[in-house]
Amino acid sequence: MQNFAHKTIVNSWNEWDPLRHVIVGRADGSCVPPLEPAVDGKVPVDSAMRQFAGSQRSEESIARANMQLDDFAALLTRRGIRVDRPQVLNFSEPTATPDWQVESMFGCMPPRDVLLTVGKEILEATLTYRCRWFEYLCYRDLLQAYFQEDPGMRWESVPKPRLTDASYRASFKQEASTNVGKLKLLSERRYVTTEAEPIFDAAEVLRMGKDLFVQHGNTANLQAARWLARHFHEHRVHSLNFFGDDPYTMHIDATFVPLRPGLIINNPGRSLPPKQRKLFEINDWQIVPSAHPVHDLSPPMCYSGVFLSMNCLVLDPKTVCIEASEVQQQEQMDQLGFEVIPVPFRDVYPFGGGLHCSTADVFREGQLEDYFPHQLPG
Ligand code: ABU
Repeated sequence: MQNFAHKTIVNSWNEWDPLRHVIVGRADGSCVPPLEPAVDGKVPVDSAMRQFAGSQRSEESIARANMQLDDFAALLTRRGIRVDRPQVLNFSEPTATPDWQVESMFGCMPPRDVLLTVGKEILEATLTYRCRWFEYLCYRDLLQAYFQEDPGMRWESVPKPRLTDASYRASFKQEASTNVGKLKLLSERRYVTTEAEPIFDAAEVLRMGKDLFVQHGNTANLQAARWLARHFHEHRVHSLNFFGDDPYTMHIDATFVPLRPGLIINNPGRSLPPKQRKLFEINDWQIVPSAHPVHDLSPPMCYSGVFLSMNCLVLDPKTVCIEASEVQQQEQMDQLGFEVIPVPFRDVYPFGGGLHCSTADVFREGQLEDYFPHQLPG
């Protein structure tokens, strides 16, 4: 469904301005992540995923996920949004750098983890799993084309990380072997990733105009926030932590989701602490606990939490895509004044996420704005 009919413009400053051009992932050839240190931050010790680590996902599950991804892409196209799709590689081959080797790659779902669009720039993130080290290659043809078509586009890449054992906490697996242990580690801000080098998944960054918010957690370290602050030196980069009863926290886009200027929904199992709320409060932002998911469990072979229910794609400040079975989340959005577009998507969840994860912005109307004119000292 590649459509280069319209001339490309790269421009997206936040998560809510009217969306006009987006990348939607594909499930083809996706593999269950091999057993490597980073997965201990997310994949439970008793998860069935561990038995299939490094194997390609079943053809049947890939076909079902692709059907929902294609339908979602078609829905966006019908609404006048240009949709591009990544290039599928042979993800089943072992992959290596001089520092390590793993049994397989991962896939090209979800693009949101790989590409961070800030204004006219698309930045390739490092990612934190070894099996995802080469995933940027799936987007290179698209980025090359955007670069050629839009003379104002900035195409950047964070220094490729080494991802040696020094990048992961050696004691994490053992300390995190129970939920109590995991919650203790989270409360002490001790994550599976160390501070050896800047590493992050792009889905850990929220774009809110002049302010960028980066979760400090299992898939983004403080070095990454520092790197981003120096790189986007005209922005203000804030590091956030989230605490609660969810032992398997991961990305900020299933944690803290801005819907329009002044309004955020927050996963109640991963709350923003009072001290970090202050910036939002003094700028009159409302932080509302997100609705409870309909499902008690994630689908089989899925490592994301049930709060993928809140992982929505905002099409404009009045319209939002929500997973079709998540009627409670839909109702909350309706009460918050949104037109809700239900999108069947649970078959995609095992491939790495929901409606926001499965996309990466290329163009949203709008420009750089300051939504946080009042800043805290320091
Ligand atoms: N982007 C996927 C997030 C999944 C999770 O945080 O549970």
